[in-house]
Amino acid sequence: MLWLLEEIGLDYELKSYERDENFRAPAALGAVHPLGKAPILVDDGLVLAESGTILRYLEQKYSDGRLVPAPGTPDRPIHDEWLDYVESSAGLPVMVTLLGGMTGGLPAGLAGFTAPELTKTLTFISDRVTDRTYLMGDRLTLADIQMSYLLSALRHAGQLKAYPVLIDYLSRLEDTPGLKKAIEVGGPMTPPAER
Ligand SMILES: N[C@@H](CCC(=O)N[C@@H](CS)C(=O)NCC(=O)O)C(=O)O
Repeated sequence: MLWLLEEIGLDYELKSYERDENFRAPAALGAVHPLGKAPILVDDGLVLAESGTILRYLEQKYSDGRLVPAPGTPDRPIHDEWLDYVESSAGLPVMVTLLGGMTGGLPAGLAGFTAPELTKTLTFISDRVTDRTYLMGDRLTLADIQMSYLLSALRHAGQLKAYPVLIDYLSRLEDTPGLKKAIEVGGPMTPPAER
């Protein structure tokens, strides 16, 4: 969200909430939105707590259309599929894998289900950016912004070692002025990489 705010050049106030020792959000965040998870956007009395919805909302309200393919073009639903894919189909095996790493390992049955799903997911994304600068080609879109956190968390957990294309793609994202500024303002997406 911070990256998009920087990309659009909007004025905003950033409120940070410290995580507890288990990396959970504090109860105070639950007072802002019942889900109590980051990111949360508060704008004109509206409170949103799902990152894809926040990106779409900010883009539609404040941007000039350059961060999404034009409505009505075939690229638009393909873009939207990528945008939704990140926190839904891709998010499941990624989060289960990351949680396994944070909690002493997954039970064998769950690990057996998750490992091939993760491979399928990372191969799918890697194939997409093998011959593209960004997910939709030469232009950065909301889908790339949404993808950045997932890949950063995976790289930090050492899960991208077999995917040099994804490491390069993430580096391209990190080289954009918008993400650089967002990291300057909000800190790194994840602690320094364990590549
Ligand atoms: N699907 C949600 C996921 C939100 C989410 O899980 N946020 C994490 C950020 S790492 C969080 O706040 N975790 C702390 C907690 O759940 O207590 C989105 O995309 O916004």
